[in-house]
Amino acid sequence: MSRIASEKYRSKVMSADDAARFIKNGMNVGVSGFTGSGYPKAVPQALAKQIKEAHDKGEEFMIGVFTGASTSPELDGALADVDGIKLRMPYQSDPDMRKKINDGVSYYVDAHLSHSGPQVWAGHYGKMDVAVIEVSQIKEDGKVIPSSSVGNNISWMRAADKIILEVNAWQSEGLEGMHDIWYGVALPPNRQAIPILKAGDRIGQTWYDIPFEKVVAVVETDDHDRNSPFKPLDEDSKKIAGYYLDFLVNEVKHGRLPENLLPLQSGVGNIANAVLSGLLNSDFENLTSYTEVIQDGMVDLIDAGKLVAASATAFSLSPEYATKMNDNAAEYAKTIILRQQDISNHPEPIRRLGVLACNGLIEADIYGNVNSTHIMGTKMQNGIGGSGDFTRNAYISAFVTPSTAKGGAISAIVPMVSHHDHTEHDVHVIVTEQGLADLRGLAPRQRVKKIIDNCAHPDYREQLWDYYNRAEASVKSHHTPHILRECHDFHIRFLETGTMKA
Ligand code: 0RQ
Repeated sequence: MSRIASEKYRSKVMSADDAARFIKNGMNVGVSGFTGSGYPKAVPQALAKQIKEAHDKGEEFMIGVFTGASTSPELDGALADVDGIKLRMPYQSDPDMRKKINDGVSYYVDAHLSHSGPQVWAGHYGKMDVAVIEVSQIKEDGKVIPSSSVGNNISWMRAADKIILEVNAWQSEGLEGMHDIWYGVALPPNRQAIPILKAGDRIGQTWYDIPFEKVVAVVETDDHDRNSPFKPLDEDSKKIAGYYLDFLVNEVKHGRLPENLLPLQSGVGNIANAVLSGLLNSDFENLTSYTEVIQDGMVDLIDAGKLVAASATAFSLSPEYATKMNDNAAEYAKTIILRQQDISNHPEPIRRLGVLACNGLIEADIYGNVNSTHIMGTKMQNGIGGSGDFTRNAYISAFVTPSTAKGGAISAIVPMVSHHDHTEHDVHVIVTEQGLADLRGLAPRQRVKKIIDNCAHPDYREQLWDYYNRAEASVKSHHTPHILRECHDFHIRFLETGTMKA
């Protein structure tokens, strides 16, 4: 049965090829999609074909692509592969997209996720021409039910001249009721307080109000989200999760956190998932989350009755868990709330609720500055995503990482990070498989000992101490001692010899 009950929307149904023709060279296109969920499945691939045909004829055809966060090979991959993306924002993790950014084919603006929608809406990137948005159904009265992510969809539909909807029958009808769409978001000076006082508060409606006059095409699809399986938990991930959980237990013991903790935010990746698994086997009850994505580990916590409210903007599930979600979405909607990303990641509720943030990093330095985005200071990995939104505003912000990368050839702890995403002011706790450094209340020189002795791999501790001791001895300022001429020797050595080891 068709998911489009509304007659007027049915009158706009066409093929993906015809819908893609509304998109022309030089346009800005706002697309749904967040960590591989809720992205349009058909129009981007049809567009990629049209871009290739144009290029084969020697015509120019490149567009700006704006999403919620990362998408999939069918979107980022397909458009990047044909050199169709002139500018990309705000987060990506597709290998082909990453290559085009690092090869200089595509520009990339690495914006905070909470800023990305309002910035486009305010016109910082020029005009938004077309929004291509996946939804799960259109009701008879014209209410449009979102799909497995909300992301920036409201901002894109608000800003765009034209809207193309993809109605995906693979998405569960049970998603209806899970979303919380709040049309109170505005640009200054008309911003209002966001009335979320608890992670589980609902403040809006469960459907999109779409200006029908902007809708130029509706495309029917029936295709699954890109759901990548998590790697099995390795020993290091388990150790890192264990140290972080011990830290939380200790905070409760000393009365610095309530018994059911504070709302949890959990970044992308396997270590974050290991932390969630650890919580499953812990004594914590009545947990809540105020985060970006719902991962497998959160679903397990809900099933176990330990997570009683989970606020996010999207799913990031393995295929097995996506099937489970699709089969039981109506039941999960009692616990899960999917909001737009300018609310899920908004500094105001994050600060008010006292979120406990936990994110991955590429490298941290001996003073607690963090690089989350750039390999060796110049090569883009994924982007800052929501890590800045949460880290800056969290009650306690933790970073988790293995102490080395590339089989031990790279130390994740370095004298000075090669790119700054999160400054020492925002980083409270660093955890590796070696241990945990609690940096709260410590001045820069006091942090050094914790970070090197607790977090750095033993193979690199001596080198790091050698650098620090010489910096301390040679400079006039003893607040943050550095030898600027040498602070990137670790990186230079790796680039020249393939290992940071001296
Ligand atoms: O490269 O795949 O070529 O081997 O970096 O490393 O270990 O797979 O890391 O998946 O945990 O991601 C920071 C990228 C960590 C992630 C980051 C190389 C390593 C590998 C990836 P290869 P891993 P993870 C909210 C939170 C920003 C967004 C965010 C991230 C590749 O956590 O994108 O937090 N964070 N969002 O070999 C050189 C080092 C390295 C290194 C790792 N020190 N030097 N290379 N690598 N460390 C959610 C959202 O915003 C959606």
